[in-house]
Amino acid sequence: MTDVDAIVVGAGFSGLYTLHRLRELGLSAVVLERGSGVGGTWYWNRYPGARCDIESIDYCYSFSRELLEEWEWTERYATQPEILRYLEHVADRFDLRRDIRLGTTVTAATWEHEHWAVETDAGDTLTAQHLVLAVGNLTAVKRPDFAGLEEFEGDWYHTARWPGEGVDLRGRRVAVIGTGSTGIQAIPRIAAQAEHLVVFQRTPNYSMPAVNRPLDPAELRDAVAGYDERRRRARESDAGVPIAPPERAALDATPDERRAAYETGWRRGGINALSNAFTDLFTDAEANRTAQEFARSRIREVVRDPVVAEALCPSHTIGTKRTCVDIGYFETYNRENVELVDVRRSPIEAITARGVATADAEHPVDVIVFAIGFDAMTGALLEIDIRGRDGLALRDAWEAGPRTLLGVATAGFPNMFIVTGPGSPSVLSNMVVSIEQHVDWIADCIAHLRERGVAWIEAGEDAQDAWVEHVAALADATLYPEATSWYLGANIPGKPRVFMPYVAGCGAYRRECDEVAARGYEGFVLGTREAQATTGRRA
Ligand code: FAD
Ligand code: N01
Repeated sequence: MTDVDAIVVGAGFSGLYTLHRLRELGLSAVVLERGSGVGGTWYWNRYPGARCDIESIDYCYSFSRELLEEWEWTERYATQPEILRYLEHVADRFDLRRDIRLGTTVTAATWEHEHWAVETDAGDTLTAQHLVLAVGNLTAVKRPDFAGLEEFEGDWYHTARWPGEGVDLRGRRVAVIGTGSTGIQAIPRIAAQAEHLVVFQRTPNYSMPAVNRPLDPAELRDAVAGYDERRRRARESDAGVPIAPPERAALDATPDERRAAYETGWRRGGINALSNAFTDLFTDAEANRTAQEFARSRIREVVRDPVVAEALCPSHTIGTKRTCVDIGYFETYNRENVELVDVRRSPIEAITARGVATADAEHPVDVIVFAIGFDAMTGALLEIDIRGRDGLALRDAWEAGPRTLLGVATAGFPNMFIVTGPGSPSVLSNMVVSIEQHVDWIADCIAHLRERGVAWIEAGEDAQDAWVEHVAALADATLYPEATSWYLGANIPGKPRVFMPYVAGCGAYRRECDEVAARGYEGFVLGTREAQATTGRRA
């Protein structure tokens, strides 16, 4: 007899929906969450300018018609406080809080003969038949490891641990290190407040204009009225958004036609502004270069100082690192109080008592903002000491990189499910669409087991090997692995270089998952208490 049927780790979009679905199945479940509030990403990332890069109307749950109808998004791209309010509302509306333990970090989880024993930092141990890891892909922060940081006499912050009460930057000299999605959102807002801002850029990034605007209530009502069809298109799309896929190759178009297509995308704005223009942008380097050149030409048009403009021009394949979305990012470099330091030319050597020292100069500042990202996709999973069958440690099983079947399970760890794990398309998509699909698949799987009296399910080794190969082959047929991105673990020294996401899109992935379930969880091993393990087969 276990304490509960299921333990869920994490109370973001994934954990909240998992709890709701498990309760609908009649299971008892508890959610353990490190933060002192629900919301996950939107609880932790409170830096100035934080907002979603998928349109609010799509970056939300679809499981409840009433929820859709009662929640009114106010902007095309909602701010962090608004998304956090939404998730708090979800927790209240579905009465989730009574099963959520906040301020509780899971430190270890051990499979003990047909159940999981989960340890927390409070010294408690809880047992459950199922363990659902809803710990998020962008949760484990990359810690600043710059020499001399402890000598710094000013204040420093990681963007993903920004104080809830905010930071008053008026009259202060500020350094921002990092120009990924986070830095690109924060920099315009920090520049507007600080006396002086120095941006330390190692790799320039492509950024699409958000073209943000208030949402007209009538537009929102129309979108909600046609939501079933809107979401169906999103689910079947590659990126989890309801936009029509491109039909033509860039290299089949004339230069004028290409320019017109890119201009149209740019005016529409958003993360897919350029990447959705043509079919061959992710597979043909020459086609990709046409989109790159367009993006660089916009930077040169906006940034007045040509030396600064060149330093801001990226050269990697566009779209193969998460494309950024901004509100006035490049314009910020026309401000008198903003300076760009190219860290490639002049590396950061140390943090000093007074500021940031590069190979060329010391930049005196009062505040340092680290927008340096995350140990993505595997970081939060491997922070927990997870032990599966026969004491197998997840850290050992994944020493050469993560291995999963469908991104939801891993061999040697029975009844352990990962929401949006490595090997799934999640991080390349509108994550809420991916999260709902994963959670639904996991809940249906648990229902299947219980209906048949099956005690445990586990990814089969052979099927897992085949999935890992399949995911790698899909990626190798594209330009994705070329970029030194966090998709590949390239941002964390010593992390295995394995391309982790499934690149064939949400629609294709959903079909693969559904087929596995329809064939009685083909490739998984299912076991009952008395009988031997059986391989998943046609139901
Ligand atoms: P999270 O929201 O990360 O929640 C995981 C939770 O698990 C966290 O609260 C964490 O504290 C908890 N946790 C982890 N480990 C433990 C442990 N050991 N013990 C207890 N608790 C633990 N995606 C999009 O599709 N569109 C966007 O516009 C978008 N914007 C983003 C903006 C930012 C700034 C960031 C960082 C990410 C963004 N993402 C976006 C990705 C975003 O992470 C997902 O969309 C989504 O919020 C993930 O939800 P989740 O519940 O899976 O994970
Ligand atoms: O992190 P990142 P992020 N010295 O890893 C630099 C999502 N998100 O927090 O590229 C100097 O992308 C690093 O430089 P380089 C989204 O999925 C979405 O910005 O390694 N610089 C890079 O410039 C996103 O992809 C939104 O050379 C150092 C930056 O820090 C993901 O979260 C908003 C350095 C890190 O960029 C992560 O984004 C925010 C060092 N030692 C986040 N170490 C939306 O818009 C790192 N850098 C919705």
